[in-house]
Amino acid sequence: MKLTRHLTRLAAGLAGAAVLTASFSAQARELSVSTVLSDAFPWGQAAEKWAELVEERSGGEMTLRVYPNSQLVSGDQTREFSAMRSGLIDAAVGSTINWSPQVPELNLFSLPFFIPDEAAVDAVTAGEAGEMVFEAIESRGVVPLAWGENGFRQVSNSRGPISQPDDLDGLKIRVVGSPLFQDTFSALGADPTQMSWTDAQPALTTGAVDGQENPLSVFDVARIDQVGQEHLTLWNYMNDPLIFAVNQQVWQSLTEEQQEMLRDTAKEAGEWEIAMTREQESERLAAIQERGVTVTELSDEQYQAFVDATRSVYEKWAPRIGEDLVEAAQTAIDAR
Ligand code: X2X
Repeated sequence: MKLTRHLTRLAAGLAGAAVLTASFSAQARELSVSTVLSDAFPWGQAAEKWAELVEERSGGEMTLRVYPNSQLVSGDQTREFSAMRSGLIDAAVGSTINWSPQVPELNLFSLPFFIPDEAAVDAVTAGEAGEMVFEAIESRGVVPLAWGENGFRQVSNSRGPISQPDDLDGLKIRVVGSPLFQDTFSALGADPTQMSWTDAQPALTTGAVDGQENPLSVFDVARIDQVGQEHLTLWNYMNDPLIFAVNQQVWQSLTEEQQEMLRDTAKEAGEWEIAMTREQESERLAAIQERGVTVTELSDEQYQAFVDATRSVYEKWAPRIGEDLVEAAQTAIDAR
């Protein structure tokens, strides 16, 4: 009798230890995922979707913990890639713009008026050019898994409608921390100022800058019109894809099954988020217009004037990005 009780207790103790070990290893498998925007935006929702799918598929073996608002890099989104490479961050769903200071090939997507529509984005990311971009990321110590989308970036300002390059003359425009943007807006005669997203909203509110550029989803969710941005021009001058990626050492520490699961779930979350972002564009535009924003669309001629005015940026940056990559992307766009 006594022995049985002993054994029962021992068994209970062992079971407890097993539970502890399991939760220990579950903790050991928690990966941090950095994003710039929270889950109020499609971008943050993409990361949360990834986390949800991983939770489901890994049977609790792995947890992704999302840290939004660039908090793991103290608000400096241009340091996200370096932080992920060095292992300070395990993973990220990040923008090609923010990683381009460390991966010059990513400037491909920021070439002004180079990728004109959604079909062109897909032709680039799904083809040889997309593979070349992923190889460029991998060669810098980070494993890319899947694409997402922040969207086509549109320009807004507080002064007046923009329908030709002259309308940008002298406007102070907040741009992201990538030198290519400085060149694009300088070529258009504007006065670009680099700052993080964290600093952008106060700068718009105080009128320290006259304008900014971001996708419709960001404009809508962040209520950019409420900080005086009453004029919005739809010019699709560049698309900002997102990339799901993991630090290389973290990746190598995973089993093959875990790697496959992480890649599959990232792809699924990315496809889901791209479809959602695109589907929501027209309702977002309607909501923005309803709030009183003047929306300007360009005629073919007006569009061409912007293309011509920024040609020098293309000439300067194509060699830095890599002529082969630009050519592969151009071929994919032409064949779309
Ligand atoms: O900073 C921006 O404008 C944002 C949020 O779109 C990016 O992170 C590229």
